[in-house]
Amino acid sequence: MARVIVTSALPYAYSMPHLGNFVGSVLPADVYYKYLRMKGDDAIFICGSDQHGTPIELAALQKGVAPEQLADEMHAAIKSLYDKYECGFTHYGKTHTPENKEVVYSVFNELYRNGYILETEDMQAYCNVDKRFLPDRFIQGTCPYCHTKNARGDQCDNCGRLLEPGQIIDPFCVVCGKSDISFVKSKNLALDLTKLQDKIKAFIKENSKNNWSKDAVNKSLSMIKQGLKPRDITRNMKWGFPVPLAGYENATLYVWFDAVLGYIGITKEWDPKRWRDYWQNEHTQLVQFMGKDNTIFHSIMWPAMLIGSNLGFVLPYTLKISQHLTSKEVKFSKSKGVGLNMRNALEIMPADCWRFALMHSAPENADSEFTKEVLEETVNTILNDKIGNFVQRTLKLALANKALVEGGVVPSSEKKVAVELERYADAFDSLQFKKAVAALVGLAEQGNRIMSDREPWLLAKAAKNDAKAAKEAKDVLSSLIAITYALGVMLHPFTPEASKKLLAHFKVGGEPTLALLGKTIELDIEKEPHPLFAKLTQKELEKLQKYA
Ligand code: B3M
Ligand code: ZN
Repeated sequence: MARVIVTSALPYAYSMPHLGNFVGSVLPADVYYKYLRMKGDDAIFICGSDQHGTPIELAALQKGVAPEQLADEMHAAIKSLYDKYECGFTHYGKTHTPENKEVVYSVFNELYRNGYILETEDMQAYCNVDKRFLPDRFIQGTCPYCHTKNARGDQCDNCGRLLEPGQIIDPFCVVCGKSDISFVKSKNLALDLTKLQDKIKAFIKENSKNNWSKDAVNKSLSMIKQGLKPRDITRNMKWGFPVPLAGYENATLYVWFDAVLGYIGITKEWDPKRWRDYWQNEHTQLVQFMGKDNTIFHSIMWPAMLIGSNLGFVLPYTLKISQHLTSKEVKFSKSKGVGLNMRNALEIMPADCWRFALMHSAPENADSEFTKEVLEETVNTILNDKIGNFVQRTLKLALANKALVEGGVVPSSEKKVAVELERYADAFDSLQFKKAVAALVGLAEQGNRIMSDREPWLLAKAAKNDAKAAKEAKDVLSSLIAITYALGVMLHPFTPEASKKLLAHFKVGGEPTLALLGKTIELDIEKEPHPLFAKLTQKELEKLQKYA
């Protein structure tokens, strides 16, 4: 039994996550965690809201509320949305907590004591009206590249280029709208990655053997090859944890610094005693999920902080990176608050169907394109016809032929189940979730084949006055029932709701486990089955148009 911490990148407590965010991190992490639980591992699943950062400070300022209030409101809304999608976090916490602050300060202090934090000085934008510094998006103006107006200090939304506030032409302050801006000297603190790069490189070489996404390894090693430079860990802004060092009263710790440590802080918030058993235990496997844009922070910054502070926290065992889910047909836009997000997606179909459809087309190793056609095929053909109908027909047959289904079955002694189960487990153990979906669909296809080749309803009819047919009917029905039960278990990580509904037809209680597949299980033949899924209608599919 392994001890595992599964984490998903912490969503910003800033806007409703869209489906691309969901499939990029929280969903695969949840799917994997559910699998580990079925396997019997001692696993915890940690996630939560990333509450600091300039977008939240600015949005709060514009709404006239305190950033903490806005971040907490968003946190509650996002958390309840993940609940609707059946995400089984051990704890969905947040970064702006006393627990996280303690973790952050202890790591900061050790890094400082060990000589990994140095002072940097540069020119920063300052608003003479508001008497405050203007980090990234607090300043706007004309983009020096494409000359669009209202480019942000950190990035131009039109041409996509990353910018520095000093490059903006005709800059103005977003708070007061005036252009009374000076560039003044300001001190910040940086993590000296140069001193840590050999250790980071050794760590990546060693741990990337554990199923890291190739992309993460290549990107990180090539960055190290170019030579790591010190990276700022403070910002001239108000919202965030104050810098625990005199002389930096104008700054707070950079959002990424306390966000990655948030994984630890959130675990401490979950259980003030047990968090150390997971984080300060050399046998723990830390398996982290994230979108590709977050790679470097997790493969370089975060291990650097952990290694440099030397507090005995585990380093990432696996980094699983998602590519992008793209779409020409619908808009997944997060920053503008428009488009298909996790909330309005539920108006189209239930959470289970989204979970399955997203994992089926997940951008696991390459970007993947979301289309109406693929969605329709996945939900209507695979989920409904292949899986849902098969289960429904089997349960109905059993109900109509009670005498033929007496006694239990041992699912894994059915060869087809054993083979697909092995494929499924191997896929999960190497974090290849689309292969796990394929094994599950493969098993349903074999069930359908038995159904059409052996025509069990005819056998059942013949069984009434033919002993040989009765024996055959019993055998075929047990195979179908074994497959049905196995599907119920294998569906659990992907469609937890349907899995629960299906498994309720068996006389086994509690959470599904892989071990139960090797035990005798019995059908509750009195129970009337109801379809597990519903097909997407044209009307529902048309609703997607709203988000074009
Ligand atoms: N909040 C970025 C993002 O949501 C950031 C991840 C933090 S993980 C510690 O894409
Ligand atoms: Zn101003």
